[in-house]
Amino acid sequence: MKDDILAHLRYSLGKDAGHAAIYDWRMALSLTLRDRMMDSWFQSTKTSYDRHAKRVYYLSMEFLIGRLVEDVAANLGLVEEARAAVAELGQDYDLLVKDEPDAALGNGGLGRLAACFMDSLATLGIPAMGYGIRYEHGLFEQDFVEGQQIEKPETWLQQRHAWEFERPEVSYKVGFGGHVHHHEGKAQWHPHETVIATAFDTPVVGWQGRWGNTLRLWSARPQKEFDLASFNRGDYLAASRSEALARTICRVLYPDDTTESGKELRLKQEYFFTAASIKDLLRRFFTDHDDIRQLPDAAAIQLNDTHPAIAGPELVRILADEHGLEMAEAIDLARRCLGYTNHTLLPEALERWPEWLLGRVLPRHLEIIRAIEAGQQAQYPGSPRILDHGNVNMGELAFIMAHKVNGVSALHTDLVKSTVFADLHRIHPTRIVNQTNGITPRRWLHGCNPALSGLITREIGEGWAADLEQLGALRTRTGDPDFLRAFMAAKRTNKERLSNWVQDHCGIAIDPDAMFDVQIKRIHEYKRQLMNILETIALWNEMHANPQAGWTPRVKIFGGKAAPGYHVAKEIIRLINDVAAVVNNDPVTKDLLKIVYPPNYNVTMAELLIPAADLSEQISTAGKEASGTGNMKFALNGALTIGTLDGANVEIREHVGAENFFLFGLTAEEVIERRSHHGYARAAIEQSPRMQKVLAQIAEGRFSPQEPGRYHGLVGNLWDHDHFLVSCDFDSYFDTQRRADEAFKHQATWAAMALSNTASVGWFSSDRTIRGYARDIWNVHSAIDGQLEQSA
Ligand code: GFP
Repeated sequence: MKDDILAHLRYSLGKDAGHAAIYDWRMALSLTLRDRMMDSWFQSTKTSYDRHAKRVYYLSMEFLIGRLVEDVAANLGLVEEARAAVAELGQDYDLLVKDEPDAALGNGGLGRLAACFMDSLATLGIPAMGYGIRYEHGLFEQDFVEGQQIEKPETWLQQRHAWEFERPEVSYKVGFGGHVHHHEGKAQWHPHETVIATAFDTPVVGWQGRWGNTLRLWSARPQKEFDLASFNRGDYLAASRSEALARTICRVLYPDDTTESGKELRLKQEYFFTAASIKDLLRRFFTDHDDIRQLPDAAAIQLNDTHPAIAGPELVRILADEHGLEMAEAIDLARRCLGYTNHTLLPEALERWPEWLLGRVLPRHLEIIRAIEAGQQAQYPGSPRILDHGNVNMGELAFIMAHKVNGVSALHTDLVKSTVFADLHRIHPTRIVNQTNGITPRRWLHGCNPALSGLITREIGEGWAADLEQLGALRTRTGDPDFLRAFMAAKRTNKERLSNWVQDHCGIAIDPDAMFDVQIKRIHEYKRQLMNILETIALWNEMHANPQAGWTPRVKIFGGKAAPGYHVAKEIIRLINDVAAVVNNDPVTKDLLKIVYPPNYNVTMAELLIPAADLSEQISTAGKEASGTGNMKFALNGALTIGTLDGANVEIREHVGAENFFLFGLTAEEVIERRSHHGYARAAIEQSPRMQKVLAQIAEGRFSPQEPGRYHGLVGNLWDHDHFLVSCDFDSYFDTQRRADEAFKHQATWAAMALSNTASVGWFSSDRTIRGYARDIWNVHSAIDGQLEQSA
């Protein structure tokens, strides 16, 4: 390996060892590891072709992959060898690992799920391809200035990306706008603008390198480089028009939950990568088939949320307009290929395009959507509308065009059936299925927590990394004091690692003996970071008033970004930072409470925080968090959850046992009931002196003395509206936190509870989730013998 690294340094980077910078060494190491993926990758592709295997095509606007060096090295079993080779070359392996940009082509759970799925698909040997966009700028970089979030462009592609291969020959035209020509019952779309989608492939090799799939990300380039005639006339703007369109399409990842802005561009992004992906999978299909009617036997196309929902009409367009199928048959055939995953019930997050806009950008698709709608209404009169009040409802479109629709946790799936898609569910009672989310144990235990995974491997062998339910064997160790001590020693190692990092990066000294209480996720009202900071203030008040009362010292850790257009979320960030500035400087509570909010939360930061957490905050308003996946990562790494009965918390609690989970708050049903009472928030606050005091302090400017009115809006909203019921759950949250305090004082019992979590969440492996999709939705098989037989 040492020789290979040197060879790459010389021949791929053009440097000799004496002049190489860290970047060069990291690239040389990455390319060396990439070389070692090739045999498995080629062999897997060849096997898929030889066997005419059915493939999964996972279409996702987001792949939140993070760094890859260690991931690849671990999957190939090469970490020790790589570390040694790098050391022999006089370099620090950990520094090289840290030099890699964190590829943030996603916002949060949805994108990270797609990345975990890619790992599991490869580990299980399921022939699959992930399709997405090669954004030039991933999710913005977050900074805090005077406590406020500011956004800076992210620049992962300013350097060469070590893992990808450009495929200039894999290029397709994607059109926009123009008109549709109808002649003798045939339709032909003549787009007005065209860009070229070019593929960039990243190999994804699963555990122990037995199988390799591809993540194919599309980049846009202009059809004509530039218009030389216009250029020569001096009209430089016109000369580069097509170039500008192409560049904007894959320029930035859109943040979630932004409203109006850039709608047209987002629609174009969605169509761009969906159309290219479908062209690509059809080209592959026709290499060994000649009858398009066999497509459902060869391709399972999964829509990760509605973002690629235009795949339905696009596939119908190709089948009808290009292959001459009757419209009804085209619709039916497309449906047999498509599955749709719903990730949210929040109405504002369900995509809707103005009909005029969709018609302008994709005129033929609008006609096809009308045909789909007409077919549905003819067969099921009164069915919910795709086209409604001048909008195109992408959720309804995705549902109607998919043969299976899935929710991402048991509770969420029930709510999908009873709320957003209740009417469609009545019409199609077998279409909705549940596939509870999962996480890859390779990254989220083996990779990020060497201390704990080493201990587990010494205890039960290393089979758990590919069969996470083997962790169940650890349940018998919850009564073994020696093992519990070792378990807590691993936690302590991780807490020390984090404490050092916090000291270096935030300048805050935290005590590894304190309880590390962590909430990391997108900042959103429904996720209720606000409730967490209010509880922190209440705790601080009481600690400050009575510092000798035997408190459990706490470090409250926050991480997460707010969508740039989401004003309230940004106010919550500012409030957390303002409160931190006051609390962290209080000499009375200095050994009892600290608040840490490092900016720019990302996958890499999660890998540091999760192994060090004692308490995992999963406190969303019941019925709002579709699943959560952070909740699974924390439990796997031996943190206890404080949480509501929401999303996958419900199933986590069932697995780990109610006695090992701090439950509080209203249930989803109670939330609905409570909302029907006028003035529920005011009533709840009036019954809680503790909360009243906290709100009064904020409103009086206790945490913003330079601008006392800064949070009037935020506080007023809690009294008068409080759509997410912070007021109603506050007291029960506070009390449950004190139960957690008490439990933490008894470290031996705490250790047993924490171990019960680790030992009991093997079911939440994304391998299990993917087995479920393979069986219930895709009807695909593993190309590695025996991989799908395990329980799904
Ligand atoms: C969304 C949902 C989560 C869910 C993920 C993956 O993620 O509840 O776990 O998708 O299905 F909200 P976030 O973007 O909110 O993290």
